[in-house]
Amino acid sequence: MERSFVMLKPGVLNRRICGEVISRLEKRGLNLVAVKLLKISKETAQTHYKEHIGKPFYEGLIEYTISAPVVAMVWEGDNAIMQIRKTAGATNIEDSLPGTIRGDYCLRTQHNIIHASDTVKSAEREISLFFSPDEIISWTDESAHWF
Ligand code: 3AN
Repeated sequence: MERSFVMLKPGVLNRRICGEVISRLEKRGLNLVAVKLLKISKETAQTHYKEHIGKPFYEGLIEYTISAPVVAMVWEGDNAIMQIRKTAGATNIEDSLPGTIRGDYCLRTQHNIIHASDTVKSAEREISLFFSPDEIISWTDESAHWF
């Protein structure tokens, strides 16, 4: 059982497609265990994307991340990190296939609509940046068996 940090980036709320994107993760059989709507501060965006400091797209990435509200979430499930990355699709939009979230909902790498943790270590770091432990509520039900 793993946890992953997922963020619907600026524009997803405005385009009114939060439900569609969340639905794809629910239908994979993953459990939504924490969710909040927030406008990210510049400091938090810089901490979240600190591994990209110095890259040509860094400044644009920070400006985009703070430009509109986002939906921050924690998802839980078997191999949740890898499964969500696959469902999200490739980072580079040229490589993101139809059927993936990025392949179906966006045209530019810069605005690739969803963030999903890439390792257990980054998931732990990202979850703790946005959520306190008491905001995360694990749950189970009988349907888990059928996924
Ligand atoms: P991912 O979000 O798939 O883990 P990262 O961590 O390499 O990908 O990149 C973080 C974010 O930075 C991406 N989601 C995207 O918005 C932006 N980004 C990454 N590479 C580029 C690029 N070559 N040009 C513009 N933006 C980029």
